[in-house]
Amino acid sequence: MIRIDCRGLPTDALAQSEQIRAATACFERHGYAILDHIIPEDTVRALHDEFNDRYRDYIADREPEDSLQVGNKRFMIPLHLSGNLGAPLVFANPYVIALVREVLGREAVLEAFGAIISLSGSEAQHPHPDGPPLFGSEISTLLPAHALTFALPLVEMNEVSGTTAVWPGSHRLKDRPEVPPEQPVIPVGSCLMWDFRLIHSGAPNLSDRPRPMVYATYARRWYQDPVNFIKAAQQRLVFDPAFIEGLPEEMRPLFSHVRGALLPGEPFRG
Ligand SMILES: O=C(O)CCC(=O)C(=O)O
Repeated sequence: MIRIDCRGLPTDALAQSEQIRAATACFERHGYAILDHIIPEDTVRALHDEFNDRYRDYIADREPEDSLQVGNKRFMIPLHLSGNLGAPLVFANPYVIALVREVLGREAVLEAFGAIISLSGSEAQHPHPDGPPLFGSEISTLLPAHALTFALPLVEMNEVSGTTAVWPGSHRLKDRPEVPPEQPVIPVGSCLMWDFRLIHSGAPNLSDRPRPMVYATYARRWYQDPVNFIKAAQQRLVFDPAFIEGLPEEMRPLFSHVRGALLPGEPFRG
């Protein structure tokens, strides 16, 4: 299993770095990439505390109106783009964005942002891709990626807390291969990213505490996740009115699909 260590990697000229090139090659070939040390461990532990505090009402075996049950004792919930959990270090992490832009192009957008909570005792999730084939056709397996999922676990994902099992190369296949999946351990501070077409499955949580992961969907500007937002109260991105104008200019393209994201007359510069 290929892992890319981002510790100490300067954030300028990342696209040209050996690490992001290796991550891109791995992502395109196997349909996923693991980036280690994208955020300091202590910072992620503090994010976990913030999550437990701000989202405590969501940590229960029930589906709130604005959330979606995605498996047994497993829920997808919205996260507000504020505080440290909703800060650029998380939704626009430089290492992640470098890979996103290599895979999806410079105009890639942040399509959705939230968390997936797998409660203690959750069962294995059904293996699935994150969206249906483009054009409902096998041609989808031949095309470049159109969207990807970023997963930042707030506790280590392992054989006890349950990881996200992946079937490498399945983004290029019509059906799930009859082989066991890879079950990567993702330590605190590391992330797993997968192609929307890749077959994957949340593993059971055998620990005695919830296993929350922050997720983000990045996509080509024309794509919208057609399956995970089926309830009227669900929102893909949740932010205050002043959020977009407060963004540093280089992050604006991530929101160019949101009405009003570019200031009047401001050219799009991906
Ligand atoms: O819980 C996980 O590890 C993965 C969840 C997931 O892939 C999904 O809900 O689409």
